[in-house]
Amino acid sequence: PQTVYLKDYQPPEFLVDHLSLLFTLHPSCTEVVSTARYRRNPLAAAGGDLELDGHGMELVSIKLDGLLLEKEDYRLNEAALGIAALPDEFELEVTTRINPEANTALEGLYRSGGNYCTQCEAQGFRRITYYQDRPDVMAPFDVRIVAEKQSNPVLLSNGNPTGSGELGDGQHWAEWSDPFAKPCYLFALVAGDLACVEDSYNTSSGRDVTLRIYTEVHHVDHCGHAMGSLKRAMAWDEQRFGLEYDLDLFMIVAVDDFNMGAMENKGLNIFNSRLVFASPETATDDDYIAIEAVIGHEYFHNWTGNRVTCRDWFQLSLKEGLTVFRDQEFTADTHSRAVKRIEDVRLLRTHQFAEDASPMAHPIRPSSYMEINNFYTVTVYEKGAEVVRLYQSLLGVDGFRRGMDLYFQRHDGQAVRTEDFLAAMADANAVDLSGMQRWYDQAGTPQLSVRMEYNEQEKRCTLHCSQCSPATPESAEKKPLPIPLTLGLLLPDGSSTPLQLEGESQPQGLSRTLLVSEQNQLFTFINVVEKPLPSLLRGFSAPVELDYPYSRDDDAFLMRFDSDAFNRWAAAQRLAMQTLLAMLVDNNEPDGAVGEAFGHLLRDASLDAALKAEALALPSEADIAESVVTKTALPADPARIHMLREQLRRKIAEALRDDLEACYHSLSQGEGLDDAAMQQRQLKNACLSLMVSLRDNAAVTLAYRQFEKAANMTDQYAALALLADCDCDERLKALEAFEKQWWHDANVMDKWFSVQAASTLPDTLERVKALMGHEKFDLRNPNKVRALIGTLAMRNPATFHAEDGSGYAFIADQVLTLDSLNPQVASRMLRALMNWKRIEPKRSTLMRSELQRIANSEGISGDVFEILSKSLC
Ligand code: BAL
Ligand code: ZN
Repeated sequence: PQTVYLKDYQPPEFLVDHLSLLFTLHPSCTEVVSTARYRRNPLAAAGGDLELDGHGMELVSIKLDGLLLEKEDYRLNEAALGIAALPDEFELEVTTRINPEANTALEGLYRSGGNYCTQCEAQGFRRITYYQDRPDVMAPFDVRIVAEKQSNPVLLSNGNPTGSGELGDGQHWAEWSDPFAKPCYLFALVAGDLACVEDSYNTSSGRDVTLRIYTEVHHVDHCGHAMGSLKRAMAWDEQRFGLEYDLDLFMIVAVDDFNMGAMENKGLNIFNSRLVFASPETATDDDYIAIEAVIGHEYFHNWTGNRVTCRDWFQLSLKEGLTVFRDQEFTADTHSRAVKRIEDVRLLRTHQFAEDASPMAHPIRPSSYMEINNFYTVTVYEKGAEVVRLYQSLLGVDGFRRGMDLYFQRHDGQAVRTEDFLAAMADANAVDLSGMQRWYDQAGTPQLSVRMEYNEQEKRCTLHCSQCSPATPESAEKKPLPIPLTLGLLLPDGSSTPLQLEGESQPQGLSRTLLVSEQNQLFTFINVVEKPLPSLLRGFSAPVELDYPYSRDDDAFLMRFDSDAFNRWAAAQRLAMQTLLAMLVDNNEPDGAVGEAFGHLLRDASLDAALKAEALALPSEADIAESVVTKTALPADPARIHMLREQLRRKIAEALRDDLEACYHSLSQGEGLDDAAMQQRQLKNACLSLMVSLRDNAAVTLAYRQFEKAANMTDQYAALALLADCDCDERLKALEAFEKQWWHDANVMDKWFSVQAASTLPDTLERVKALMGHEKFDLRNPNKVRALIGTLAMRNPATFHAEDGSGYAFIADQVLTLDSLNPQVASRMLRALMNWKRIEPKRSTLMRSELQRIANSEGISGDVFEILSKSLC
């Protein structure tokens, strides 16, 4: 595959004023007639050819202004169709044939559960017809769908329905018109036998919008939460950003076979069914929250992505980082802000920091790629959202809103760049934000070091801040970044001191945000009556690794007294991390201080249940591995990390045994779906998890009892996951009962696959191999692959990193098999092997040789090739 560079961007040769699509659907031979009105782009060099992208289709015919072209009139190869010597304006009709049934890559038009659906982002449209498959070519689309009526009573596309009717031979048709010019990646078509749940929403300006969720008929009763989430999202976007929906109809379709979570096609979102269906019996509380967040995310794309889209795929974070930020804020405004922040930061630290330290490290706006599908990453999404959050931290909520308003005012209907977003934020607030550009251009997790100096006589406290960013593949030299540093200063009695910087006439609150924008910078606070302890990077005010010489006592103090809930959690994580690093490097036994600090937290009546649960969950093994490498300069030994983390969990569990038990039993067994009930379940299950870590019979029996009695999936699943990890009789009993109970529900069965793949028991790999032959497993279904193979690769370091290399060999085998079916999914699985250089030498060699084995295989996809070539260099 070729590398594509941002610097080579050229405007499209032709613009499209209108596109008509006629689909005559057939499972193995669908005909597509696309008729486009082209016009030369005044911004392009004069006289260029029309170059259309196309992949894996049969070209039936091409007509130029009604005249059939002969083979010598155009150039055709595997990836493109070129036509030269064209007039300035013309109509081109292209007829292609495609085979949806044979499409296992799930890009373009394919079959899922006997229905037709599409996925065009990023480059799936080129598998439907020949077109300039790039986001800066925007056109209004009219679509006509013809299909056999009995098996496809429902025919859907973007926009508004404009007609439908019967044809002879059992065929029928429907027409759709989308008045908003859009890039082809937002095109969607769905056809099949689907039931529909309908509701409506009255927008703030008084328009009625019909809302529909389409699904297989037996799932219609499970769409209530998704519908409620959609209405909440619509209301939130009006209230927070003044953004209203713009069509008369908004549709969501749930499908079982989907590479992503969901897709924001204009007016016709297509969702992975696991992110639509929910009932308390089948979905966990986490599922409920995730469904609401993703429904919100896709809906919010209607403005940030669809109305204003990306000029090219390097700008992906323009829509994804911004839309993730918007969905994060939606969840934070709807539920607990602190808990949402903690969960997002945990995700960032576990996955994005690791990506930033990997051979695939890239800035949120990459400057090159081979396969764009490989750049739908935690960096582009989650770090991208953090960068958007920086604007809000720097400009305030109102200033950020002013920037958003100007962004839409300037760019509605356009395909733009991240620079345009930055300019709107700066211009709307009349500030210079040019330094922000570096956050788009530089990869790697910046380190922010802070040292404090206190002058007792003068009552002055000085913070010395310095920043540096590690070398990453795109560049070794890094410039300083604007880093908002939110902080407070805690006095020895736990109170917060008013924050008055030198030169200020009065204090400016008890918590405030400083801007660190130089390599080295000093901030001096005056009138600080006693030596304080700084509470730094409150709310994780920037995506950096903080370095401050906190002692374990300091962390225990912050865990008790910090007024910032997020930083109480951060202190707990740091205390656990410090303890673990001491165990790893110096072979220290964990002392009682950790248990004591966690005990205070657990008993603190002023703290939310969910915050306690978050604190009790230690840093992930990936996060610990990252800290080992960056803080000790040693390679990570995944087996030792796993063993010592478990040891620390048991130490805490032993110290808090009575508290945990009391807390577990005190929490209501309520079944509600309100935040309080969810938070109580979260804490209850965190307590149970620690209790079971001791592997005593009473705890295991308690888990089994919870499994048997549970009336909701949260409790049932939490208990099942714990039992699946225990070498006990209850394990098989629970697994068998769960399998029998949920045999009929594909999404719940994924949980069953996943808990077994996550088990750290020694027979897990053999079990996973056996489960691949299970009647409900299907290598063509991405959810199944992620549940079984993905869990083993990404969420079970103990098994994946088995000393004999068996985990690596298994994943490599799966990558090779999957690559011929679905390269996107194969390339995701392959990433598990990517960080071999940071692992201890014996395993590192084994990982590398599996990468090499894949590289030596014939016919690997571009997706897999890119990861391999970056990993092996
Ligand atoms: N645009 C791809 C799916 C999503 O991020 O919404
Ligand atoms: Zn998105």
